[in-house]
Amino acid sequence: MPVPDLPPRVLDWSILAVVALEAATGLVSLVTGEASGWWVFAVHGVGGLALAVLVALKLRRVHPRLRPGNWNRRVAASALLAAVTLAALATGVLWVLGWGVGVWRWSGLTVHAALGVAATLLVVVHLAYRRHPVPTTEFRDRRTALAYLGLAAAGTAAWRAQDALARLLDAPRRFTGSREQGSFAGNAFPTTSWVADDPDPIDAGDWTLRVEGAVAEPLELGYADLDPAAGERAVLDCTSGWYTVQDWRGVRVGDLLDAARPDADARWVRFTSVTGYRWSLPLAEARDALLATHVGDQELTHGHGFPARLVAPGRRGFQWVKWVESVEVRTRPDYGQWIAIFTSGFE
Ligand SMILES: Nc1nc2c(c(=O)[nH]1)N[C@H]1C(S)=C(S)[C@@H](COP(=O)(O)O)O[C@H]1N2
Ligand SMILES: [Mo]
Repeated sequence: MPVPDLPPRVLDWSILAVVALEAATGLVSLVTGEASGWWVFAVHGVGGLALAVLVALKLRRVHPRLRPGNWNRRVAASALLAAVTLAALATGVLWVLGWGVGVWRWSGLTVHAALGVAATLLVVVHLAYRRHPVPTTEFRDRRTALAYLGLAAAGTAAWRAQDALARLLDAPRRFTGSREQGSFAGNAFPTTSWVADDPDPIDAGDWTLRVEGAVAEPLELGYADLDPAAGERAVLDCTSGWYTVQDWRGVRVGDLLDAARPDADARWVRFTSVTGYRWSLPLAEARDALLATHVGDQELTHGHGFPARLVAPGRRGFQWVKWVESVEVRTRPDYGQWIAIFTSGFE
C-alpha cells in the first residue's frame, strides 16, 4: 500500500504522536485484563506497525547524515534512538509471531516493554535538542489527511496480516499477548515474583490472617479456621507474557467481610503480603474475589503464595498478591501500592 510522503515537520510530529500513543497504550495494557479491553492491544499493534512506516520514511530522509565523517555526538544519539525504536518494533512483532527474544530472566515481552520505555525516553531527549515548531498549516493540508488515512489503513492491514501469520505459525496467544502455560495442572505453572519479593516458606501453624481496618469486628484467623469451600475458575495472566487457567479454591473475601462488618464509608480492600507487597480492589469487586489456599486439587505451593493468595478475576497477575497476611478495609485508595510492588522485599 503506497503511503504518500509527508512534509518533514509533519513526519517528525507524527512520529512523536505515535510514540506517545504507543507509550500510553503500552502502559494501560499492563493493567488491562478484561476481554472488553482488547482494543488497547489492537491500537498498540496498529500504532506500532504505522510507526514502522513513519520510521522508514524518516530514515529515508536522514540517512545521508549517517555517512562516516559526519558522525558527532548528536548523530550518534539519533542513531541510537533509531536502533532502539526499531528493536522495540521488531521485538513486538516477533513476540506476536511466537519468537520471544528473552534476555536473562526477562521474557521477550518484557524485553519489548523495556525497549519501548527506552525509546520513549530517548524521543523525549531527542526532542529537547531538536525542537521544531508545530506545523499547524501543513497539518491542515488535505494531502496530510490523506497520508494519515493511508497510514492507518496500512497499519491495520499489516496488523491483520501479522495476526493471520501468527495463526499459520501456530503461535496462539490471549488478547493480552500472553501464551498459555500449565492450565489445569495444579501447581505446575510458572512462578513470577517482582524485584526482591522472595520470602522464606511460611509455616501454616505460625501464620495468621488479619481482617482489619474500617470494620466493626476485626478478625484474626489461623490456617485451620479457613474453610476452602469457595471455588472459582479464573485466568492468571502475567504481564511478562504467560497465562494459566485454573480452578482455584479458598475463602470468598465477601464472607470474611461479612464476618468483620465493614463500616458504612468503606470503599476499598487492601491485600498485603508478608513481604509488604500489596494491592487493593474496590469493595464490591473484592467481595467476589477469592483468597485461595488451593489450586486444582492441590494445596498451593510456597512459590504460588501458600498459605493464601489473592485470586482477582479480570485483573492482571501482578495484582494477585501472594502470601497474604492482611485484608484491610479502607475508606481511601492506596496510591503507594504502585511503589510498594517495586520495593517490597528489600530490607
Ligand atoms: N507478594 C507477592 N505477590 C505477587 C508477586 C510478588 O512478587 N509478590 N508477583 C505477582 C505477579 S507479577 C504475578 S504474575 C503473580 C504470579 O503468581 P505465581 O507466581 O503463582 O504464578 O503473582 C503476583 N503476586
Ligand atoms: Mo506478573
